[in-house]
Amino acid sequence: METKDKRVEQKKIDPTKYDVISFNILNATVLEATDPNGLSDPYVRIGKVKSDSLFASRWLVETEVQEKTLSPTWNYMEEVIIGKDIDRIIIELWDKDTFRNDYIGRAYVDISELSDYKSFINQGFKIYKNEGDKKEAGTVWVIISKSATFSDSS
Ligand SMILES: [Ca+2]
Repeated sequence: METKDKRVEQKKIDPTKYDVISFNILNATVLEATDPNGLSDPYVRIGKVKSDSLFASRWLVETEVQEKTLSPTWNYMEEVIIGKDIDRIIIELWDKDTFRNDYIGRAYVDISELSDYKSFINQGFKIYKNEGDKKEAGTVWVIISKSATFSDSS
């Protein structure tokens, strides 16, 4: 996946309309293996979600695939620019396969509580295969923070 063109560069962005959000995808636990060998090849992607939708309107970041494990570690970090009108993101956990990747589950995160440049969310998010499931399919640990880029450059 090309991440280069999504990276935050030193350009003028209206800080009244946009935030720089930093996603640090640390690790995950897969509770139900999706491959016949009893393992998975997990990767995570994060997208923004409009408030009236269950699905991502755009994918923002995606990790590498960790092969043959139920406890992948990425320590993946990326900053993205997103509109202040976005108050929810989706975290999806997938298993990479040769032909068709297997969906493992997802979680929604309210990022409206990131009110200032020092606030952050540091949490193991339980992910669920289907809306309303009682048992989670796994956990993805992510630190989400509002970057100080704008306040530094202004
Ligand atoms: Ca696989």
